[in-house]
Amino acid sequence: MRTDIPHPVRLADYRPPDFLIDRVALDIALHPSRTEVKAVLEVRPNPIVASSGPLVLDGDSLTFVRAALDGTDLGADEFAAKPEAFTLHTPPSRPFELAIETVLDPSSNTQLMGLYRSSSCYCTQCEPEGFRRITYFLDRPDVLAVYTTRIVADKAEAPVLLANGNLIDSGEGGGGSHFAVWHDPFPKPAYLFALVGGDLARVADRFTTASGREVALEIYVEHGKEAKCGYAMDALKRAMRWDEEAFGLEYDLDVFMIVAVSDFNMGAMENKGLNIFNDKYVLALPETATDQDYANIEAIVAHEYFHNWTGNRITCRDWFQLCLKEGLTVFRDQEFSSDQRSRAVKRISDVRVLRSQQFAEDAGPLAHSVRPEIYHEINNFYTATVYEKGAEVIRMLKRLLGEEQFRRGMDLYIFRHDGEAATVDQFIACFAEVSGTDLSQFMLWYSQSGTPDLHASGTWDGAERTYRLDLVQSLPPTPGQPTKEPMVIPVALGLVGAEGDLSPTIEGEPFDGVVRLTEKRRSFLFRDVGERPVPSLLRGFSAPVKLSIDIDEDGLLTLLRRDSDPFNRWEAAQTFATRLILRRIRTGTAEGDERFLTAMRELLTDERLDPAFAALTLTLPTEADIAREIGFNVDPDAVFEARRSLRRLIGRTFERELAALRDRTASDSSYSPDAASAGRRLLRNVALDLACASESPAAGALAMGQFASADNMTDRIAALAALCLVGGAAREEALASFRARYRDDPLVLDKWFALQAQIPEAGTFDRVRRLMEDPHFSRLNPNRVRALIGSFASGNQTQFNRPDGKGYRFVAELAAEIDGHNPQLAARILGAFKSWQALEGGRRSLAASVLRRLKGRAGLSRDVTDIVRRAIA
Ligand code: B3K
Ligand code: ZN
Repeated sequence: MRTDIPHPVRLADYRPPDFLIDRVALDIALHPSRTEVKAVLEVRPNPIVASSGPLVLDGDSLTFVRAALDGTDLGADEFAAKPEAFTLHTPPSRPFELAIETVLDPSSNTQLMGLYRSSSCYCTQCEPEGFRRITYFLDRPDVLAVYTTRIVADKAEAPVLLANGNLIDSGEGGGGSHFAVWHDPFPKPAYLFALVGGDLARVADRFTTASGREVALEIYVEHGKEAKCGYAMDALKRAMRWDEEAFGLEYDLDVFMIVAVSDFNMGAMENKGLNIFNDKYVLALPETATDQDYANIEAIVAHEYFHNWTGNRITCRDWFQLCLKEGLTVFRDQEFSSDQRSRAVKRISDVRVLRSQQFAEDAGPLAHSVRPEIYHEINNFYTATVYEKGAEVIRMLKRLLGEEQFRRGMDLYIFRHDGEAATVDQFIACFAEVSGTDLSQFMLWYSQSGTPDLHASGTWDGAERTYRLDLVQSLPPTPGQPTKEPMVIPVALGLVGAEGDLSPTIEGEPFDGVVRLTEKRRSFLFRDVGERPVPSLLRGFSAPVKLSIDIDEDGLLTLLRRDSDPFNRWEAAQTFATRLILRRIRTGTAEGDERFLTAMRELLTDERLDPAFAALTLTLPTEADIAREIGFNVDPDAVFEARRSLRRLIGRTFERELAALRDRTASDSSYSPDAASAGRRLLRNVALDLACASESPAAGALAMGQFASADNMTDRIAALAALCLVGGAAREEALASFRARYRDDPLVLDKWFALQAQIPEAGTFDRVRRLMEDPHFSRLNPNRVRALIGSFASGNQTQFNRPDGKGYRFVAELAAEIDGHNPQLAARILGAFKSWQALEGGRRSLAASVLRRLKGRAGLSRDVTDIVRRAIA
């Protein structure tokens, strides 16, 4: 366990490696507690670096056995081998071969980093610094090598042996053993290495690439789960085709493999040719997976596949460039899902995630830029900022350059940097070059943290038929960045009149829909505006900023009814609801509700609306959304109560409409996960939720009825969620029956844990502690911990933030305990403290004292220490 506070790593200190490793031959004999690793490295001094120093290879908790240089065993004075480093004191100044043997114990690896066991399967996770837990290496992404991996194992224990690349040999060994040799011809950094050994079932399919290459597709799962792989396989094939069509990118090996394991620290990992997945993002059947699960599987399978080019063929020079692969690949998977489903609905869903996670991060003590410049623990930078805001930055780039230039820039980037470890600067340079645009100001999106505020105001001059739009941007200080420069903000907009979009001109030309704000403030003058317009700003959420504009309720209704941009129609409803809830909190009055109810009535009864869109528009902003709007001195109980009372009003006012809506969206065909069917289910379940919000006994019975009769998980879990809010005996009965029904399916029980952890009642604290004693709960399994503890800490505003501080103490204690076996998981859970400074004084001081006490504990990992120190800095 690393308990020290190491020196920070800084982007400014980047130096190319002194040595390169061109080829790696691994010979790994799998054993539950004593796995032997023989590595033969072809090393040479890096010709671009003048260095005559020692060769220092990274290690982490390794047990050294022996080492040889060019075939001769090294003498004790020629090297030093410690668990965390191997040093060759005087390496040759010519290419040489270094052979090192180590042993490790996969069974005791509870960090799930390096080589570990999940159920009875051997698997690996190397990004970002796990390979050094397998063998000594230059474990940095700019050292690219060609790997040949020989795996030996007991045939009965591990009949399936997989590694990166193509299988080039296999056969029987002595004493019941067997072996497989894999060769990956594409040079890659160590973080993309993977190995799997186990008794797994294989689901096979094929794909023919656009240029006619035959690729074997294989998904490996525990025996008995084969039937649950169909959707992931289908998503994989669609993703492969899409990348050919959208970006001209084809797959490059003979085989593409996915392995599903049940112990995994995150969603999935893009290892070359051998993706390893959290089984939550592979396994699905209508009986066990929700529509959201299906959508997640589609997105994550695609995301990992897309990494084959954006991440693997072109990787990152150093970890500061993480967004180069992650932001870009999230952007690519978002585009894929948009093309497969409804673009508008996907955009709304993505922005909801962006705001709830990234905006919150940007507003608190853990704020950092998309390309950070300093870190103490890189694992803590796999964040919403790097991923989601990183994707927004790419989306803005595309908007600023246009479709064609964007594609040309991508093509140049792939052509120029294929096989290399690149930087964000090199990536952006490709776009600047093809478009002839100066993108130096755009780079501020990578270097400045925080969410810009965009203030807009407009003036219509009826006599002149002009509309002047004044935009002002400002970026608040964030940790380490007291002052900021103005950014380039693409503001997509339209002017909406009583009958819909107007057609203004600007500078004598028809307006093309986007203005660019590059200075702190600027006015734009639109002409030919014959009626007083309502401005529809940031259409499609064209920039990750916080917009403030004074539009009255009539204006919001105009946007909701008439805007041609679906995102802003949704946004108008959200803004309206947020205002009412804020008003209820501040003044206790329900003023303005009548108009809002008119809008709700229209949404409930308009049969022409896309059901998924209607569902999202009928969904009130979350408690966290409202807290973010308040910004400071937040009382989570007040937020909850105000939101609940508005929901209750909607439920009571529209009892009939909600019933009619449920009838209209009822399905008489069997379950299909396609977007249209999912949209109808979503709308129907939103109607159920609102009906239950009325708190009428009839609604509870409705939920109970749906719970009992549902023929798919989406409807069943929606009913159970509604019952969780209804409470009482019905809730406990339904929870018990759900547990009994799914007692053998841990992924489904995770939903059961998560729902209970989110019940907004004081009793939840004891309930969560009770559930930790459930035989199906395990502190060792990240999915279980995230379902129960993560949902409580990050998904239950009122109970995590209990006014007595018990929620904070509980989560901090547990994180400290989990830190003992899985620091990454512990650090993730502590992310729940990212907004503590925004709370009202009582909670704020309780959270601060809990964090201070945690900081003072001895023996914390680097991961947790880093989060806690930044959280209270
Ligand atoms: N690249 C991995 C994330 C690895 C996280 C390590 N803490 C999955 C992904 O983004 O595709
Ligand atoms: Zn990724």
